[in-house]
Amino acid sequence: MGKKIFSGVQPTGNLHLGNYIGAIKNFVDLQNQKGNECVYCVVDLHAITTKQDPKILKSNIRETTAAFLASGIDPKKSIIFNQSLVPSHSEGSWMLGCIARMGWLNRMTQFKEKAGKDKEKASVGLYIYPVLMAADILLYDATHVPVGEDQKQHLELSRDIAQKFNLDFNAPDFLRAPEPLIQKNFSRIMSLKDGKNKMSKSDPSDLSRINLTDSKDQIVNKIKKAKTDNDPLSDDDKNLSDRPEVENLLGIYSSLNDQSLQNSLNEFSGKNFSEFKKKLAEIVVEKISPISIEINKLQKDSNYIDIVLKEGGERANKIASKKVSEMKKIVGF
Ligand code: AQP
Repeated sequence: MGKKIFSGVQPTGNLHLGNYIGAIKNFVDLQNQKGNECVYCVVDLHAITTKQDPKILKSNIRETTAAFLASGIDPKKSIIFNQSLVPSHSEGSWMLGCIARMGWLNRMTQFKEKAGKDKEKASVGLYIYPVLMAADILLYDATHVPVGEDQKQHLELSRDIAQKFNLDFNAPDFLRAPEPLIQKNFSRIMSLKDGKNKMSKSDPSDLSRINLTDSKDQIVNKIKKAKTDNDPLSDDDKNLSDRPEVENLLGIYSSLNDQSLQNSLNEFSGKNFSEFKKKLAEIVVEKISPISIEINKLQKDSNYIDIVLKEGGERANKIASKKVSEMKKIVGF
């Protein structure tokens, strides 16, 4: 039987290779597997949990949608929409927020990381972000959610919320506990400048990430400047445990070539970094440049993007509003 897939990406700009390898590439593969029903959402309600400039947000919504389309998500096969078009996400989130416990949310590491030292100044939205994410998923009865490793804890919370809702209201199986789909290998792409931090949109250094909109020259230059070390490459993967930058670059190479890390190690054993980086730049350019060209092309046709989102929003609304109506009845409204 096919899977019901839901996943989202925040329109917070600077979409990067980590988002592509950890999420979007997987979205396309799942869409193309027979029998799957996929819903891919530009999660703009999530984006405003941190401050956004309204004009830039609008253009980021279009850019993220363009990145979906350019990567191969097909609006005829999958539902593509932006979250704020479907009010049921907010309504469902409120009801689920009354089910989730403070203690559960207090354990969420992403809030701790994003709020930083000054938790008191973080928005309430950032704190309840995982509840909205639970609503996103549960409204579509998603069976599987493709996410990067960093979202695993939020997925577990969605499962807990679903189970507690069903139990509290004696509605067995009403909300379906979703399974995370996390790639076994290379699920966390790290910064090109520091292998201990994940590649991220908000890193102030543009050299830390490869953006999906980077030109060929920018890609080649960033890979040239990526941090490595002085030791040569060897075919023994145990040597990588304290070489996070090298492991990350080999992971990117392996993932884009659909091959194991060991195969990549065998390929470059005894060779120097300039040779490896040349090959790495070639494969990144081969996979990312067509996407980048297509994103730029699509962005010139914002009308088309808006139509895709509107039509996707209408389809999503049918599914989500039905589920929210059922939820309201169960709650007693
Ligand atoms: N470095 C990464 N490696 C693998 N997967 C990643 N994802 C994000 N960064 C990496 C996955 O991309 C999907 C969409 O992520 P998001 O829109 O929720 O953004 P994010 O996780 O907040 O992305 P950033 O870059 O980390 O943004 P900032 O800098 O704002 O924190 C998710 O499935 C995520 O796992």
